[in-house]
Amino acid sequence: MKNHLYKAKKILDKNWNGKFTVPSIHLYPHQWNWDSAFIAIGYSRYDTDRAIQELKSLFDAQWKNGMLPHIVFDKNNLGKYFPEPDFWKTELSKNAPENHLTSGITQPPIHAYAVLKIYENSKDKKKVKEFLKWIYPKLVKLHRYLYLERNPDDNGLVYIIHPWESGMDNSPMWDPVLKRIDLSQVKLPDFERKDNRIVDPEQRPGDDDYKRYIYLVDIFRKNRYEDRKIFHECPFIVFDPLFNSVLAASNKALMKIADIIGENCRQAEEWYLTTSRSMRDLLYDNNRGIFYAYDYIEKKQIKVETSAGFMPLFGGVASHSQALKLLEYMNSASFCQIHEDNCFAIPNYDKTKKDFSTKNYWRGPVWININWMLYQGLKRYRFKQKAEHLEKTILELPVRFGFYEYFDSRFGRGYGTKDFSWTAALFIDLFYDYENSKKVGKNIGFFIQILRNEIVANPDGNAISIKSPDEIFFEFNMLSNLIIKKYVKNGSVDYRGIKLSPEYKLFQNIAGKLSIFDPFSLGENEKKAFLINLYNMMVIDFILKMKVKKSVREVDGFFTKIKYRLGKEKLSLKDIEQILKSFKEKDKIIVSLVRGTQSSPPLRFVSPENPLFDINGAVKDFVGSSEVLIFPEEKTVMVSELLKWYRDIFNDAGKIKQFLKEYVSDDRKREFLEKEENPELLYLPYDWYLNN
Ligand code: 2M8
Repeated sequence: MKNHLYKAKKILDKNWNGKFTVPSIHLYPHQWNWDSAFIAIGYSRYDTDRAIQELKSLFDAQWKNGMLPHIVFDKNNLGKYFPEPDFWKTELSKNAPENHLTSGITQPPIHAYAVLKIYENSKDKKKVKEFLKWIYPKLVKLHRYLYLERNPDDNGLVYIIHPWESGMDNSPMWDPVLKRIDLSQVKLPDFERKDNRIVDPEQRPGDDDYKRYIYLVDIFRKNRYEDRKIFHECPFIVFDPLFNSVLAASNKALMKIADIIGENCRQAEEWYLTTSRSMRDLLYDNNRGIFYAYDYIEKKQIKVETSAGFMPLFGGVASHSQALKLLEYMNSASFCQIHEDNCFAIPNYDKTKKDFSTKNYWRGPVWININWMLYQGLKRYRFKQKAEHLEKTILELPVRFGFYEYFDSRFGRGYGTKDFSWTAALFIDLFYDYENSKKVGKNIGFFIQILRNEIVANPDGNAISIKSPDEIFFEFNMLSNLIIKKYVKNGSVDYRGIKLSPEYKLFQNIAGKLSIFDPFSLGENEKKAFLINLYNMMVIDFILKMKVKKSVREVDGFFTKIKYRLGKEKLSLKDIEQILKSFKEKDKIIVSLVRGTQSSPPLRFVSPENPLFDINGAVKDFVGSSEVLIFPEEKTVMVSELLKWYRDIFNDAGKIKQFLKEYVSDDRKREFLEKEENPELLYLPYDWYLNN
């Protein structure tokens, strides 16, 4: 993948014109508003100066009333795009900037969020602080403009006046509103599209949509871009869940920026609270489990389900119960379920709808910026498994198919323009994220506690009377199952919750009785399940007893020196692993063990009745996670370093191929594993961070 990081940076270099980065040289040869914010996030990983310059150029063209235009035109590059300044005629407005040519509308205000990222990712904080001081008043001015001019009910819901302002131009969400615009009696200004000469028209918005886009711009021009007048005349006045979620996220970022430079952040906090409260109240639909856009003219929700409806996760707007419903709907056949065949991240529109299109622009394909925001949102709400899955697919798409503008939601193929800047930039961001998390995990190399002598972690439990082996077995299973059910959510273990729980107290008592229990008297299935559950529960118990904070690597001897008395023996985790390796499914078992790390599969209880079912489930989760990356086009398989440690089981690429084949859900990948004799095998670093 390093090779692709290089390619991504090259794309940004190619699209950089010395002042800013165009989204694409051919299709979009000027500066775009939210594109530049995403691009700056990419730069912030390796070139702070460029990241800063990118946003400085954009904010130099901010309007006098605070509005940040959706396009800043490159005067040296006119004539290649439509509509350009001659059509927008923004000189009609008293607010347009003097030294820049711009459009007259805006885009989702993700800039404060991007600015904070630049600061967080920078090495020279002092220098970036100067930039924060420069841009902070401009960010406030932008938000204030939105809350003053676009907030008609004073409830924090900000409206947009054009589909281009949503960034999701021809999203099906806008159909009901655009359809109401009757153009039969309207004399439209002359115009000529350029986009569909560069890109296959099948992948672009239709002419009917374009006519309406132009009709709306004409209204703005006629009203000299005066918001109050436009509000009364424009047929498109909509509360967009994406726009408002992005605004909420940026308000949060603004609070942090204010804090860093010693400004008062009360206003941003108030904005954040009112917008999120109103979104929860007015845009959410509990039956469907999604947020809808709101048609201000008809005063009703627009019941069209798109990825914008999940953006309240990004904004930190959704309540806990709303977030769970969003996850449920997002992780379904309507969008993209983990392990679903032919699923390439979250498409832009519900796949089950009649008019869903895998290739038309914002009507169904997969977009990297949207998925990147959803990934951030899933992380924010700690939906670990889904977040990981998404991270992996976002990284995979450009590697497999190229740095395209958008991707086919069924076959992954790239559409729109090639060498697209935000695809490259956000790939870079995720790549660094991914590498860093692994590196940081690795770097927990220093041991805080070095155990010289063995520790017995299950001293005799005198607190309860002697129990029969059957009772011990029953209670051990019951309590392990209960603890996992109650304190493991989406693969994350709530160690603190377990520590304080009555179940853990009871579990320790029963663990204290294991010295009178002989697991070897159990039947084959029961023994297998018991030893796996014991391993996983011992890991939890050791983490709590040794007061592990970030990683089990804080304790030298975690796997070898801490032991449980079991029957007549004292066994460490390593010893139990050794016994487990005697089962014929040893490959699956080794992968399914939960070592208290981020690289482990989500913890689950293994049922003694049918252990293989749960073991297979864990392996499937492992193969579906970012621990396994398969690139058929590059004939490469990347797997967790874990498999390298168990060379006795996973001795070569052939064995690993064989193993993965059974669990891969994507047809192309399976086919590749079946056919390819010699795939290149690379190992991914193991993430030692705690799975909490
Ligand atoms: C697309 O929008 C422009 C108009 O603004 C267009 O189609 O000509 C959208 O994907 C938008 O979100 C994006 O900012 C812009 C430039 O990448 O292209």
